[in-house]
Amino acid sequence: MGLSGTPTTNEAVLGWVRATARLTQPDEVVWCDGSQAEFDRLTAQMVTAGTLVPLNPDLRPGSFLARSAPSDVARVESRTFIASHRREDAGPTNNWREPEALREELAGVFSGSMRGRTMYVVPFSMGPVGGPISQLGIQVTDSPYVVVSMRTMTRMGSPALAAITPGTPFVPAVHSVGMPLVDAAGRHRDDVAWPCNDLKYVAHFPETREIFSFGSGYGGNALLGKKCFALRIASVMARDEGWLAEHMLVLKVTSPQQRVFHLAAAFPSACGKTNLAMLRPTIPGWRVETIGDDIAWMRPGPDGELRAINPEAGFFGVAPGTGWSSNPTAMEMLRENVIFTNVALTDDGDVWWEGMTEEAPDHLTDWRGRSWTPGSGTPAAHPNARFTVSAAQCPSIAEEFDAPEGVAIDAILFGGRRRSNVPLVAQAGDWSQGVFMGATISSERTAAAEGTVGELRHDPFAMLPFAGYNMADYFAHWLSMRDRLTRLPEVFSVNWFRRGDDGRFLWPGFGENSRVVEWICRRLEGSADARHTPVGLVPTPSGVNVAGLDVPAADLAELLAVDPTAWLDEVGRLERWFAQFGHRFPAELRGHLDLLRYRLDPPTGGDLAA
Ligand code: GTP
Ligand code: SPV
Ligand code: MN
Repeated sequence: MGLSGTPTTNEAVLGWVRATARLTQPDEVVWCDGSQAEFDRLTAQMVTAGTLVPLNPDLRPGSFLARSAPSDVARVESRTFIASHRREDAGPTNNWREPEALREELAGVFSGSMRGRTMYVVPFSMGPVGGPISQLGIQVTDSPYVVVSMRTMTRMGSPALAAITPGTPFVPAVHSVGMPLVDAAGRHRDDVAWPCNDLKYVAHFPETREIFSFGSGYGGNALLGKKCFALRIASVMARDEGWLAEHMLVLKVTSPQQRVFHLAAAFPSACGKTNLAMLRPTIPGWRVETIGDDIAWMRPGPDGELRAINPEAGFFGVAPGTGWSSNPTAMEMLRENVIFTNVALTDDGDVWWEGMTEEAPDHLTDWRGRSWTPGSGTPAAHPNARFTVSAAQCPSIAEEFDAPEGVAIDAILFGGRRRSNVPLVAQAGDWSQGVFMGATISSERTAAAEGTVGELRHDPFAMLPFAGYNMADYFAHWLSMRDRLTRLPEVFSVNWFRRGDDGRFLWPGFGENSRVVEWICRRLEGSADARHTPVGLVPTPSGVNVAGLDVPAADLAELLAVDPTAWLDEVGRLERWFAQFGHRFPAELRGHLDLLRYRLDPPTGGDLAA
């Protein structure tokens, strides 16, 4: 295939694009420039093809609805592979594949996989183009839906390609939906609205920094700048180069005294990052601005502080549960220029999902395109339905969002969805205990990945599906960061999801989480009271500002309680889970586990318990 008139002369890029086209055999190759004209052309083409439904321009200007195949609605962790040369380097929590064997398998499935389709070449930068924390990539894809999504989610187009000069490293990422329109015998088939393949691969070669994704068009499986590059590949770069690539939101908090704090927070998928990133404080005088809602790249800066950027340019957020009461900022952000996927369609051409309004409309078209009424007994929107929208459209976006050098992180929060045990907030005594807090996160499963919703699973640092190398080495890398920084962030654990015996949430959450943010910032200033517990420093009952809040004192006490019996069970669970890492598990974290058990169950009678 000739590539005349290509917008680059970089042989490394051209050679790779040529080789990929030779393998996948598309009808044509199109180089994407990221322009509005390109976006308009592709969306018009997808409307004709039935992939996108244009929404009512009066109600939702510039917006579209996509309905995926019902088999392609979330990340596929069981088909996500880490192909490092040694199995131990992928570790027991990743699906390891021998690189050469996987390469051969991939060559088989990608062979002719784009026949009858267009191969788009999508250059992109994670972080501002040319920034000191940023990285470059190129994704080739046969999905126009992926192209327009990458334009929103990354700095995509000509400036990124221009930055990839000869010798400049870039991460090559090959993506195919895996449904060629012409078979090997030359027979044509009709396209479908959401092409995909039941056979899926989300494959990473961490040592050569390469990504291959086959068979899915959805989210993190297909927008390869996100989980594949910015977390799995970047976590390996970060280990090698002394920085951190994390599943974290980043926000800027301004206190009533005009003091500014930057917080980063890791929660597992669909556990409240977007909500916290767009927090609208309910307490007077506090202001929260958004820097990122899903991924943080953090590097020691020249001043020895931990400097963070959000490498993404947009938000791929969970729609269900997003409403005027839970996240008004997001609702304003979603007024126009949005691609919605797997939400419901209203009869007047707008969108709806569970939790958007208190009452469902009388009639909808559900995410599968079927007629729906409140009596249907199934959700109208898929629980992992998402919106794709530019960060620039977020009313709470901070001016530092685009700052190439990032912001200095003052505190790191770890959280999960826990109906019991984990208190509303606790502060680690030091970095070491903070790393232990990150390593010991468990969370109830959500619809963001395949699996049983509600089931408790260990999800250290909210990175279980995203660490591109051995999780035990990852823990050790986190411990080692204290030697690279002159000012270490304080570390906290939070849990908005604790429930009473009757099953209701004890904490109102959402905007009221600003009260926990306040306590954290006051701790950073040294002005809030705390008491020691086995799991860290917890607010005294009067420590959390509950003025104007309707939380009974008994509930607050329960939110802050640490139950030794339940926690001893937790320690046992952790110990069994950590055992899989063998000798690679850092001794320092084992020490924290022993210390926690000792504090929960001190030997009686002896003065050791004092
Ligand atoms: P990913 O994009 O998958 O990484 O997820 P995320 O962590 O950004 O999740 P998001 O903020 O979109 O949260 C999704 C779900 O969490 C929704 O169902 C929300 O209603 C719920 N949620 C968020 N914050 C709170 C809270 O403070 N309390 C309660 N009870 N639910 C919350
Ligand atoms: C997550 O699952 O953590 C997401 C959505 O942010 S996806 O991009 O599909 O991974
Ligand atoms: Mn995420």
